[in-house]
Amino acid sequence: MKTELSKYLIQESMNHELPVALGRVILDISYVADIINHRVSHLGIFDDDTYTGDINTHGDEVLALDEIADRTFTQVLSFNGDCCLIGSEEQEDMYEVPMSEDAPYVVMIDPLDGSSNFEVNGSMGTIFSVYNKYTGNISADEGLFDGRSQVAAGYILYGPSTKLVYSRGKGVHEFTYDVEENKFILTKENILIADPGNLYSVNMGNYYLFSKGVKSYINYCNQYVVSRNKERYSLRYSGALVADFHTCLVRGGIFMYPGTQKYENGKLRLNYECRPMAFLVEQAGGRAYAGDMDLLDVQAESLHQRTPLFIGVKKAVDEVQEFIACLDKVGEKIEKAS
Ligand code: P6P
Repeated sequence: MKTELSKYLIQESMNHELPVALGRVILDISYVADIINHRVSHLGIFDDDTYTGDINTHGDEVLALDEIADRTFTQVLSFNGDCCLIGSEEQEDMYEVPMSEDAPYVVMIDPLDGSSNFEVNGSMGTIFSVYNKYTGNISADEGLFDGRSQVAAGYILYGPSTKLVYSRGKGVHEFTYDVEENKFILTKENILIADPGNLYSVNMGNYYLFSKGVKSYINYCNQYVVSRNKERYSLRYSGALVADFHTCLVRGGIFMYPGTQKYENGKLRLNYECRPMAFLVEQAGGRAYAGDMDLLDVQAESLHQRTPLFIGVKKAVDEVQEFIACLDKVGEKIEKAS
């Protein structure tokens, strides 16, 4: 018997484990995912695969589909009156949902992460995190919350099949989009990260810009034989966090986006890329580290704040922490590439 997402969430609400309004927020996100999935699968047919000529707040070229995704999430999440604020990668400031200032939920979202992968027909995704305005709120209007006060997080991976992977703090669950039924169907429950796995995922083009500790850990991955199955580590990197994190969740190992000369605090964003993934990986038995503390303990200071990210199997993340602790003095600048 196929369990579709809406029935799954209703059941959880009936068990009084999931607040009804939070269930509606997750469903709203899935409705937009359906729309984006359709457009992603028609890139080149629709004219979504053109750059608008705009530059977003981070200096990136804006794809038409980026704009469509951002606008659609904002419209749909504003409809039911469950969200009071939305923080989007595509918007400079938090969006105040009209006539919903007392609504409980705040959604942080990267509407279309890795969208430049459209050029090579690669995977891309949506990443989201949900907070309750009345808990862990440092300054909701600025998008500042305690990382450990997330009430739900997840991603949609637009790939050969489209998957919605989410947690509300009670395990990680996967739903796969059934094109015939136009519904997300439960396909995996209580996912645990594969351990130990034999993959590492990092942009090796930045290798010489990494710290001594990170470079040494990567060298270790290249030489170390994975004891359990006597395999060497393999490198997998797609340039889309959602795809690379999903690979790590399913096959184990570690994903890294360390600080570099260009991005001293790393490139990835704390609120709508790293924290959601850290929430999920801890629920799946793994670990997320920011280079000097657990990722979920990083203090939010601005909506678009960047952070280094080391995430995956706990043993692997513990190892890279050791390499950094032994070889990089805390606070030492990233050594300039010689
Ligand atoms: P680089 C996509 O632009 C993104 O934000 C993440 O999805 C991805 O992990 C990272 O940037 C890739 O960055 O510098 O390796 O191209």
